[in-house]
Amino acid sequence: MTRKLKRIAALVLALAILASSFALSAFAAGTATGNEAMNVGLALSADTAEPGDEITVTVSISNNYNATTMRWPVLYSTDVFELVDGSLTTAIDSVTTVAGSTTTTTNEEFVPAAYSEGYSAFTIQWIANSDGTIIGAFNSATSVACFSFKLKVIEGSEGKTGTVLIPQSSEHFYKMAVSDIADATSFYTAPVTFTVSDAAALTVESAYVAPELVALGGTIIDKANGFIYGLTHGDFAEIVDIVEDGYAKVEGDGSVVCTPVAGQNVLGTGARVELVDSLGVTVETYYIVIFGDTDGDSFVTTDDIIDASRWYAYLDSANDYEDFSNPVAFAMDINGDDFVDDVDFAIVERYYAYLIEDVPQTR
Ligand SMILES: [Ca+2]
Ligand SMILES: [Ca+2]
Repeated sequence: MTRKLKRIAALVLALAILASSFALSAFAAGTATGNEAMNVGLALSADTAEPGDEITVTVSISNNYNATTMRWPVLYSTDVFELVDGSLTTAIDSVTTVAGSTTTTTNEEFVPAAYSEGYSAFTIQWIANSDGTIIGAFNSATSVACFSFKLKVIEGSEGKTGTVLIPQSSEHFYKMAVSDIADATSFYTAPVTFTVSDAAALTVESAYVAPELVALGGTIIDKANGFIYGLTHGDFAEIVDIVEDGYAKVEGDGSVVCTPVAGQNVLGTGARVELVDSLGVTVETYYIVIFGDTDGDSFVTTDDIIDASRWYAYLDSANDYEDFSNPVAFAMDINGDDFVDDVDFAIVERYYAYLIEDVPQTR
């Protein structure tokens, strides 16, 4: 709304109030009980949210007199919230004595001076109507959720706390009443004691970012085959967690869970690495490959080639060394020619005999 339009809206509102006051002053014959009281409750639909989320603010009311006008500025932090235009809904008709007596007006220019920094106001106003016989006053000993509207959590507000409140006192509270709902001459200005609920707070959390496992140094994360290799093997360093030990990192909202093969304490061939998101869901699963290690202890020894050698000699074997989806077979094809054979066994034997410095851990 332009400034000029806002001023016109404010003027129209002022004239409406003036006209109402004038009409009432002509019949100001009601009598205050002296103990008029109104409780105004404020609730948010969530206490945490992410940027872009919309939350609902609900204003609940109870009172002990026949209220014919009510008005409160509802303040909200402008560094966290913005008003969702057109989101005000009202349920007050259902509890007034005359159906269809609701009028709501909104105005954002009612921020009390004490809150001028960092707050904007959404003003809710209700004025009773009459069916010609009965004034549709609001009078409810039990709290009624009369109004609700939506606030949107703005982008860039991560880590901030947004506040929504109704000031404990305001010159904008509006408190006309009627002594007798059937007597239009019994209006009076009620000396209402207002009690408003405490400010409601909402913490803005960062939006969920799907986790990704990112390789560090010489690590290779083979997403196509689900293997992680290029690591140091047990002769040089024992790995218990690929993130804590510096071989990979997690970007986004997640972490890794590393599980050695049964009977081992370190990550050798066949150890499982699960990428788990912040909701506890496993989003990716990998298996460690240490070339030359088949038993999963991460050391490369001649023990590792016994099983593969028996398979190669058509003797029994615990593994199918032609199935390269099996990390043990993949680890034993050390030269990467898609065969597990004596060429690969010879590499391990040469390493074990100190003829080569290491078994290559890349392909
Ligand atoms: Ca081994
Ligand atoms: Ca090979």
